[in-house]
Amino acid sequence: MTTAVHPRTLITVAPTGAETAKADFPALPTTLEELVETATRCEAAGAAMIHLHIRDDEAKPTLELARLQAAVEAVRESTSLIVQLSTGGSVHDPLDERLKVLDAEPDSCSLTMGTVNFGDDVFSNPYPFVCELYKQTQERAVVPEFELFDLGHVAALHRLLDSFGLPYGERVHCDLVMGVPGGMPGTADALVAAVHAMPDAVTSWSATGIGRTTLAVAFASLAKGGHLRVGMEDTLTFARGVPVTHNAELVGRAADLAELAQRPAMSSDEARELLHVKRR
Ligand code: KMH
Ligand code: ZN
Repeated sequence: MTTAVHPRTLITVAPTGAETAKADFPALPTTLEELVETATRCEAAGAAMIHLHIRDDEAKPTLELARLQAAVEAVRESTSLIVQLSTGGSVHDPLDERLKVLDAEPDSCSLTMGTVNFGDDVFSNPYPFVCELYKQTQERAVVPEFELFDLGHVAALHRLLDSFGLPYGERVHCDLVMGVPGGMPGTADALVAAVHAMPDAVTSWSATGIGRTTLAVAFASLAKGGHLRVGMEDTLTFARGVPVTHNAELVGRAADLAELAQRPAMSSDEARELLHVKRR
């Protein structure tokens, strides 16, 4: 990974995820209205991209196409954020349904580079599935964000790019997802190891630390020239004993850190230039 440090910081917000129950955390945005309100406030706070998981009327995770399409459309109408749909879904989602997420025509999609233990569950990403999803992103002009939960996922990214070439847009953007119980720890040491192992073709990368690793990972990412992902998918407490009440709090803090690092938050136009997403 040889890229020069970008003068600005891409902040991605992951507002919902598939793991937290609305009943346990009522501040989690799960309805379309809540997602749009969240997207709007997070954009104002400094986010340039949103990583979306969708919920059904009972606030349970779903990959229903109509809901995915409605969310993509609604966020596009009310913000200029880059819309990234999760193809990871929940640990219970079948692989074929996860492939169909691309039918909703997002700007970007997550693409996890391998299977990983996920708490007491398994987040399954067999290599043939990774290849199939990658080929479909190339055919459908969707920019993938390679999700790296472990060092082995970095090795798999070398293999994928060697076999199938560059993504649509010819930029290679990764996200280190750190501190998942079963994946790499959310530490500066692990981040540095993963960044050093990345293919030379990587043009940008962000990092997120789950739970209480969020700050250590954010500081390490900025120190190494990386970008930031934050949000209630990954972090539900703002500080010890202080629950997050809105995703914009986490985005605002990330923007403050980026400002302190003298790499202020980039706009969504700058992020489009960085990631080469298709104009839709
Ligand atoms: N919900 C996790 C099992 C992604 O969005 O692509 C997977 C996940 C990764 O959140
Ligand atoms: Zn996700």
